[in-house]
Amino acid sequence: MENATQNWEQMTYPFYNINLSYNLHALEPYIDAKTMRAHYDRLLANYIKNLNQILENRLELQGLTLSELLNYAETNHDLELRRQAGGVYNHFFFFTELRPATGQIVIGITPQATQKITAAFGGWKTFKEQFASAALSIFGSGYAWLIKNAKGELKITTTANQNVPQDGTPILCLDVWEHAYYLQHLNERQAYLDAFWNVVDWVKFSERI
Ligand code: MN3
Repeated sequence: MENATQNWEQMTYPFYNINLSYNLHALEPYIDAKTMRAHYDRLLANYIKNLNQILENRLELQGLTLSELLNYAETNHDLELRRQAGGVYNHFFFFTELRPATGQIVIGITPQATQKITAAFGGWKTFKEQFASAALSIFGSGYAWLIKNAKGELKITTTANQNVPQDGTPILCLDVWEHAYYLQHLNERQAYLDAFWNVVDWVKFSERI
């Protein structure tokens, strides 16, 4: 189970849904089980099914990982492949960066991570504010990201639809499609955002940054 969670970046066709290291109700009250069932069990499963259908008869693409498929789709302007591979990549990233809340004491943030956030954004508070403002600025469906660019600088960015960032390595992502929060928070994206910080896996975050 743990291997599947950690190795999705190496996965190639046929794609399958990853096992999460937590149960679908384990993120409550921040993300409820109903939302997780719709999002992880059904919506993500559908992206995986669609991606496998695209790849079924395209032998030359079957050995490629999600990142490689996305590069291929970008270079070859293959919009449908980009949509479906992006939908799988973004959701695998999102669901595996989460963990059950640890309460008032936030665990897993290393001093190095704090140092990098402080150097780039002035501190955790301003980082979270800027990330939230990026997430709130997305019109329609998309994702907010913290990425590390080629120069090693941390940047907050957004992508539309199921696009992935083209200008750096993802550190953190927030799915702000309405399906990610509508069942629980209706149209209150801010409430979802406030809840999100409670279920980030800061150990993984600190490893990535
Ligand atoms: Mn989603």
